[in-house]
Amino acid sequence: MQTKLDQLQAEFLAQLAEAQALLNEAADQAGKQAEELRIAFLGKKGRFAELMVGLKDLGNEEKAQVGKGVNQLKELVTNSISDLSQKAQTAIADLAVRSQWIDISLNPYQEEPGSLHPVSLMHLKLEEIFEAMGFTIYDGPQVETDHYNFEALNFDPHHPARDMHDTFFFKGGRLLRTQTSTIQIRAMEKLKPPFRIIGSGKVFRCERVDASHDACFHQLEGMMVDKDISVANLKHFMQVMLSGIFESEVKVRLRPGYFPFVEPGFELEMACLICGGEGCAVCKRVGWIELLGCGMVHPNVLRAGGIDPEEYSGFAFGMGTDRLAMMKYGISDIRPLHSGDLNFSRLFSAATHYRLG
Ligand code: FA5
Repeated sequence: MQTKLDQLQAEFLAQLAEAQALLNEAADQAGKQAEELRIAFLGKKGRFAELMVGLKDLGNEEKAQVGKGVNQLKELVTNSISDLSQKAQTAIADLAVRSQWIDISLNPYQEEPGSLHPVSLMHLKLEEIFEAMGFTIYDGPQVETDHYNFEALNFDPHHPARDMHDTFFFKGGRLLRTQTSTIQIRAMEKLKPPFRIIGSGKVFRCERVDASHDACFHQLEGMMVDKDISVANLKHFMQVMLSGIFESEVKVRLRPGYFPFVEPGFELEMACLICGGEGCAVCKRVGWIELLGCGMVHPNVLRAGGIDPEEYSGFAFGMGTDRLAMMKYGISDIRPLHSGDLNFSRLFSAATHYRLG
């Protein structure tokens, strides 16, 4: 019986050593083996239970002696298994802490570098070009009066050209400006000639929206007043502006155009870069896209601005900067430009990175 006890002890110690060896590398496995050892040795049908069966056949004296040995071994087994199981649990917890370490000093918000909208990029570039040519930047409000949007720009109260601007009116007569030409008038109120100004921003028209028309879009206005200004000066500044934007030769044409505040008036069109002049939805299949209206400032407008048209002359232009951005960046529809869709804007973040300052 003693021999059996010794064998059992040796067997247990060997299996215990195997399980302990797993503690460092595979603590969960060590934990499992601790439980298996408990069932195999201490369980109802385990090795100790087997041993107890043989014990009952022994004489009293031997029973007492062997029983003592059994109890001692059982205590050793119980304590060793419990120790192994505890160490396995601690090792599992340590591993979890190490692998799931959270660095609370890190910024939880993923930082995504911002980028400028293609139309903002276009405005910045245009401002850079015109400032280099001596133009200063002027501003004006989006909510305007009839005076600045129409009357001072030579639109009589019943002038048919008012219908060309489908205007959003507020109760009380104010309106959302339909053109940045309002800025010309505001500049003339403050400046004495000679001067060169540009001004840009949102304009609003109750338009039928399509690939090249939106109800809210952007314009950049320019005006130059000095002695002896002619159409030749206008053409020169338009050419410098376009080659600054496109950094290559672009095909443009001037067509007569009617605006009550200029005489003569023109529309400047460029060969559509979306289709290469073949015709598409953006250029309405004609191969040319209208970029801006321009002309020589009407004497009535100069006069209303306190400038003597006998002494001074000037040119003005108003450009659709969404369309210009579309041509520059190959955008075939104006609508996504104003949709607020970040995926669309992200397309430009790398390609059009523009450093400020
Ligand atoms: C004007 O708004 C005049 N104020 C321009 C001007 C200024 C003429 C100074 C003479 C002197 P027009 O309505 O054509 O003109 O608009 C100018 C440009 O804005 C167009 O050439 C076009 O590029 C752009 N544009 C016009 N309507 C829309 C629209 N609905 N959506 C997007 N762009 C538009």
